[in-house]
Amino acid sequence: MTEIRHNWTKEEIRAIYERPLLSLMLEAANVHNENHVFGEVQISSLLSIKTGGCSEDCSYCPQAARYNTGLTVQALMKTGDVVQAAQNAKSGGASRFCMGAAWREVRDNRDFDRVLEMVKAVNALDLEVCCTLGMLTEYQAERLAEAGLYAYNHNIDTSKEHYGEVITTRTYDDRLKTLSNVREAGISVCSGGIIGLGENEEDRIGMLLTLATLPQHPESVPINTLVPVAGTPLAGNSKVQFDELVRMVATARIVMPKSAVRLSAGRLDLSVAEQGMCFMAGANSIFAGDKLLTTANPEFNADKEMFQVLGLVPKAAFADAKHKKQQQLQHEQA
Ligand code: SAM
Ligand code: DTB
Ligand code: SF4
Repeated sequence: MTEIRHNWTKEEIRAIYERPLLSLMLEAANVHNENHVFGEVQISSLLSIKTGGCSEDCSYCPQAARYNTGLTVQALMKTGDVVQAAQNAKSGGASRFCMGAAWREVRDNRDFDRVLEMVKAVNALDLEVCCTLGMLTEYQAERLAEAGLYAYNHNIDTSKEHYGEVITTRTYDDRLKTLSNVREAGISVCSGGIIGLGENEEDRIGMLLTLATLPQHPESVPINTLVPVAGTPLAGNSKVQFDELVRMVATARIVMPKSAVRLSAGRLDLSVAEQGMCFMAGANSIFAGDKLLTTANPEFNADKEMFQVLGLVPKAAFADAKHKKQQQLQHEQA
């Protein structure tokens, strides 16, 4: 049985991260095999329910109002249209549906009431419903939980040390507070970050350290590669090499054995072979659909073919929750 640890040190994580790539992959594959069904991949679908015009200065983001990225700003979508998109995602094989809004934080207004309505409606489709709406108070997290929200995505993005180089309009501690509000409300936590923001190896290790030493590991850890968007300050950043991504995925798998590691933004730049190395190294979740929030993602058919070539199978919705419930019942009966 793999031990789940929350007391990792930076030195330990660095020693894992710096291992020769194939030996790192082998260890990650073993940890993956012990804790997950090998080859099973969770498919999430993303929808931008409110696009652009965001007040924050996240230097990677095409949706920040202060950068001229040519994006058309769109107000909050209508519930009916969102439900239709969720239905389409389900027919396409998705088990999780994630709604994203270009907000700094949630405000207690009619827009939030509408999001709660969307959460209820998507939940009724038997999809794991997820939101990423910016910062949340305890009360807002509770309201989302009551509406049936399954998971909340809120990324720490990078290390505590590098964070200020990327975003100045809210702090690392603000992000961690939202994560604890989400956790307290009993919602599944999805939190990870981005590589390619100009960080060094130490920052990547630092980001994994923050996640792996949270009181409870996030159930899902997205590893995004920067999608450079013209007009954003990071548009000219150099490209992340695939081996750096594999290293990041494998280390996340080893230090957070039970979490889903999501191969997130940046897949369009990866070959099937490179993505295959990531699945081998412990990635077991993707965003599918030809659009992420505002940028392109592999086409439906390309992913279908990849699943066939690599022998991957989609994971059913609520598999983890059902497993947890079963274990609880067995425990109560014993
Ligand atoms: N506004 C909310 C927030 O910031 O939490 C939710 C939406 S925001 C777009 C969700 C996440 O997308 C960010 O935290 C970031 O990690 C990721 N992201 C945004 N732009 C990206 C890009 N160009 N490349 C890779 N990931 C990106
Ligand atoms: C996450 O970690 N990656 C997704 C999701 N969570 C919300 C978003 C990626 C966004 C990439 C840039 C865009 O499409 O706007
Ligand atoms: Fe706004 Fe989120 Fe983009 Fe930052 S990442 S600018 S908070 S939409």
